[in-house]
Amino acid sequence: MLIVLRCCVFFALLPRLSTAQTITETFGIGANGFSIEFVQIGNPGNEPDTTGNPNPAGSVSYVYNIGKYEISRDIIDKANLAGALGITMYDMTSEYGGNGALKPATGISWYEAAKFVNYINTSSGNTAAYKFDGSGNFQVWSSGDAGFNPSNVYRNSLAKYFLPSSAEWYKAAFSSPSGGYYNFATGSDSVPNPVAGGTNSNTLVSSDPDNTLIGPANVDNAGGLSAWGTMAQGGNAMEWTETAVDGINDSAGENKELRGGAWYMVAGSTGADTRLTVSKPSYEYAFSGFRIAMVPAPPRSSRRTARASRRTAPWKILRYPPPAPLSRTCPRKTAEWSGHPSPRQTTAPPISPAHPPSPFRSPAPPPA
Ligand SMILES: [Ca+2]
Ligand SMILES: [Ca+2]
Ligand SMILES: [Ca+2]
Repeated sequence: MLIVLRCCVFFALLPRLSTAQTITETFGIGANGFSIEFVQIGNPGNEPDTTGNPNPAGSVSYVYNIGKYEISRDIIDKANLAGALGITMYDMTSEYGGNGALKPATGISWYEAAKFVNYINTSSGNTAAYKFDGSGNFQVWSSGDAGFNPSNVYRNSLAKYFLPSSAEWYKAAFSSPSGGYYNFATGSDSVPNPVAGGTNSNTLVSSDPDNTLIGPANVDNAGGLSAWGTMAQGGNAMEWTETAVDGINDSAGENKELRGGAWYMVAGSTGADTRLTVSKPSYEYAFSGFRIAMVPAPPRSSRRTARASRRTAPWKILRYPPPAPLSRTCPRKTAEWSGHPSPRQTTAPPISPAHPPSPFRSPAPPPA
């Protein structure tokens, strides 16, 4: 009897032991179909981190989902074909290991990432997240627009998919499901081991001290997972967040935040104290990629109803909770890289001057 009871208790605890709750969504048409796997980020109302960058960071008052992986080149290729998006990617053939289909899409500008998000919204019957005018120029939403949210005039509150905000990205990367924060996006306070690929815990695709890595790994083979189950937020390709560098989304053209490390950076420079603050939304670097985020999944019992009729999809009825206003005390950074120096940064710049030739120095010109 005691054994039976212990078994019951063990199995009753199983769901709680499994923290990574994922959902896969499909997009595109026919041969140009693709899927994106999301991890649910819970613990709503978590405390902010006051040791990272920006400070405070990572507090999110609602449940949401974030892509488990960076968006791959294959996904962009298919979305371009299915939606005539015209998104350009960096040609990696001569320097960075080739244009493999599962390599992270890089050479992506913030505007291109936003257009991709709009495509997966509108092609699935949902509201576009970002406002582009008739000439294709990004604009902020205004009070006359359906879905206008005064606390975030970039993101339409009716959209199902969006770029993760700085807080949403940071929480998924560095927080623990039980509260608290790690220094690195591998569920660890110790510097991850730099690797060229693989999925071992506390590893990340970044440069070793000899700069021997030549390019990013496939998005599903790009290091150990975060405490929430996301991959490569700390390495492989850097990632755009939705949020303006100054923390206040109030101007369409202002600099946007790029986070996480990249394959050629040293592992110590990929943590919670590092972000790139100088990037205009039109810049497309050899290392700039992204992942996307999504409203909470509808309850399992409601999914059949949601599939049957998108007009009554639960996320449209419940409305997506507006993000918490970003703190105006967030310091405005003027240095190219901001944050506390890591042990590696004291002796080596986060961007190696030797290998590869710094993509920072030659951002591609803004699209015409
Ligand atoms: Ca591009
Ligand atoms: Ca990354
Ligand atoms: Ca601003």
